[in-house]
Amino acid sequence: MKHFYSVSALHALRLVAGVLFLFGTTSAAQAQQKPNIILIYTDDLGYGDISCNGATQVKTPNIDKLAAQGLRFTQAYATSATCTPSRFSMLTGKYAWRKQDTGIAPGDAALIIPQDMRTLPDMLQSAGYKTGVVGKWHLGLGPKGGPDWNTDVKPGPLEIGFNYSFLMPATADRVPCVYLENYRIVDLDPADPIQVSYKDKIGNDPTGKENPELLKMKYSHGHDNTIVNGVSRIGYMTGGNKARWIDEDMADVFTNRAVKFIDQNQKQPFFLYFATHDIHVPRLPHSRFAGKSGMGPRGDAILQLDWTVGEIMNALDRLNLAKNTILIFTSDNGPVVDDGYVDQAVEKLGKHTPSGPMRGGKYSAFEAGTRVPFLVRWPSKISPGVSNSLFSQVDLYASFASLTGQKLATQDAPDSHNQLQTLLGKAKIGREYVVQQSLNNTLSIVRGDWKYIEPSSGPTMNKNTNTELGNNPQPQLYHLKKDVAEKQNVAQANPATLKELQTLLASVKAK
Ligand code: NG6
Ligand code: CA
Repeated sequence: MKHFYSVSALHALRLVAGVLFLFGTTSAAQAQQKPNIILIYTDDLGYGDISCNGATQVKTPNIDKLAAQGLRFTQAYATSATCTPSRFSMLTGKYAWRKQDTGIAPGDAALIIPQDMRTLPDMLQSAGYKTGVVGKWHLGLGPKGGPDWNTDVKPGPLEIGFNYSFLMPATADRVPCVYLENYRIVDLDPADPIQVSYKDKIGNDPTGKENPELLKMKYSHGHDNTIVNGVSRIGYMTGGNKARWIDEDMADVFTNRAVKFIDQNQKQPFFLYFATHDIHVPRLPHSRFAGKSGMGPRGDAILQLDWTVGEIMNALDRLNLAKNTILIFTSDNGPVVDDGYVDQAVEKLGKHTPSGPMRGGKYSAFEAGTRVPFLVRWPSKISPGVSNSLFSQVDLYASFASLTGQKLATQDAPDSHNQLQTLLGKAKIGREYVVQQSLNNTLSIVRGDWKYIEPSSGPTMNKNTNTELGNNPQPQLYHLKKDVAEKQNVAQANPATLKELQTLLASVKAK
């Protein structure tokens, strides 16, 4: 019996067992493979700007497809009604209003996120993810005093948790108008160094103020400094001529980089923070989209953004990654129509309502300032549908920590709540409350059906953009369920609810 099996048969058995073992572990590894996470963070896109949220004049078929395959939130918030603080809060899990100098950053601001603060990409790195950021940064770069653009521009994203970055340093309406890949400006000729100033004019480049005849798109307010690519910007720059971007190519440049990052990291879990420039000003979409919406450049930029989303979904399909990738689509703040350039956005708006049924817009304490589009797709775990649960972008950090099994230290992400079950559509209730911040730092709090806006002596209107800011010296209380447009301040009639929300907001502030 002992010699029943020949040596070669034993060998074959071992081989079969080995192959089985290998297959066994591969499929187990696949099952355990953490999902990729892609966060498409758009700029100034309003709740009502996409057709899955009710837009009819402009059509967004790719974004609608994403919504149809995933979960579409009706009450998800950015933390702030402007860009820098929303991004700060989302990446750090800490409300920006707790920290000085987190308002709209000039293009030469130093890195705003402290290097010793743990961030969302830090946490995902610890969980084994490759992390990348492509697109708009607007969180400052370099040491105190701002960066020297002609050497290594750091600290920046690579010091706060990203493995790779390809950036527009601030916004497209702010200098320097160049791309930055990791530490270096792309295509910078050392013989033509860049200088940037937000105080006095430097160099001899023409400005919008002095040479308006050179502009291909005029400014309506602000934005009258250095002219780059026929558009005057905020701030002055000189040099770096070969490195300057062409606005019309920007969506292509960013989308290609984002797809390249996905391609290069397809074999391991990755996190891609893809922050589009669209649909912020100046709106200069590629000729493929220019004139196509019938609504002027703002509508055309929405079409371009929709194309971008389609490209990301196509890349995931091509690489067979769609199933195990969490794809989120949202916006940093609410919509604005005229944000400083004469681009026919107001004239061609027609019946389109960028804010949906909400009041206000970008900069505002009213709902449209922060209640933004929010879509999430994860085919292997999320059932398609609509979620009316309360959700805030500040919760992505703790939710993804829970998803990836990462423990947070007490000082990490202090305002981020684990809302993974809400994000996945498994919990119906959502966050107990959310806090929002307006341009002038007026805070609001939403809990259940109610919203409280604290008293503020700030202006009632942003006259330039024609936006109601929601500031009022009196406390404001709205029943959002019955009055999403915040028309009836019912503070006086509901003193008990008012008091509760005031107390709750005070306790959040005191944390
Ligand atoms: C404002 C700019 C506006 C936009 C905004 C920041 C003027 C008059 N207005 O100060 O055009 O750049 O800042 O937008 O300069 S955000 O989406 O990045 O927060
Ligand atoms: Ca913005």
